[in-house]
Amino acid sequence: MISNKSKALIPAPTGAMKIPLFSELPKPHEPVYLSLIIPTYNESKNILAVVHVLSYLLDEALPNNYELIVIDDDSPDRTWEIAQQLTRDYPYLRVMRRQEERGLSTAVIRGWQVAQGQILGVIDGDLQHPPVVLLKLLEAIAQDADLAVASRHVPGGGTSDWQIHRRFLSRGAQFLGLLILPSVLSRVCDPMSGYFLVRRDAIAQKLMNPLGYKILIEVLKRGEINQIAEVGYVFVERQEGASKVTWRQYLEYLMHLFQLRFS
Ligand SMILES: Nc1nc2c(ncn2[C@@H]2O[C@H](COP(=O)(O)OP(=O)(O)OP(=O)(O)O)[C@@H](O)[C@H]2O)c(=O)[nH]1
Ligand SMILES: [Mg+2]
Repeated sequence: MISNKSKALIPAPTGAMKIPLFSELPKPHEPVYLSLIIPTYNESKNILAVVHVLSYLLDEALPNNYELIVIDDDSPDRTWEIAQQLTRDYPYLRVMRRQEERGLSTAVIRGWQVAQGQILGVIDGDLQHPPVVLLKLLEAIAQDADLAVASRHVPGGGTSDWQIHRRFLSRGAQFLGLLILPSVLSRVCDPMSGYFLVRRDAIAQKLMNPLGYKILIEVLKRGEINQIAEVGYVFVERQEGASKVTWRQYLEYLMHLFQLRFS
């Protein structure tokens, strides 16, 4: 059903970062199979394409049974406003504009807190995560994985044109993580991935407290994850907009590792 009115923005949750069980969702809610979070910051040039491609794929794979939730941190380029306007044409799209909190990982948790899906997921809003890989992640979940991770470090995976220093930093960060938090980081080949699906009941009611970018390590440490599947994907170059990665993200990653190590 296509309406000519945009949906209201979703109010941002506050307080403890706990994801409710499916049965605890406020009534009336419309249960769906998949809730996919798209965290955004200044992605005005990408948001239409991301929403369009994902809707196209999911209308086919999970008709009427999914939602896309954009969590935007009050982007100066007004990504949240563009996304809100898109809700007229994309009925399964919902949008949150956060004005108090900041940060990629907390955006994902806040999105999962308002999500109505049994399966929760995350994908970048800049098209660097090929949307079609989502179908393979869904397949892995259907085959009983608790967590399905899109991975650059399994067959079929890779990075397109990363410069040597970026490869070095990414692998170095992974190596450091293995030293500080081996029981978590060794569970997957690509713990740095920001593209994955997880069963709600594996992470519901756990108190989350992520820092920085690497939400997957928070899920692996705090969740009850038994079966894990990894699906290869190639991390493609950004076509539009700019990266938000700075040295701050590396520092936050280090702090996050220690926080999890001593929690
Ligand atoms: N809500 C929210 N989203 C963010 C924040 N920082 C980054 N994002 C989004 O998270 C996704 C990943 O961020 P990027 O800056 O592209 O990071 P990356 O893909 O790891 O690195 P690049 O290859 O350099 O682009 C994008 O959709 C960003 O718009 C943030 O603080 N809040
Ligand atoms: Mg990116």
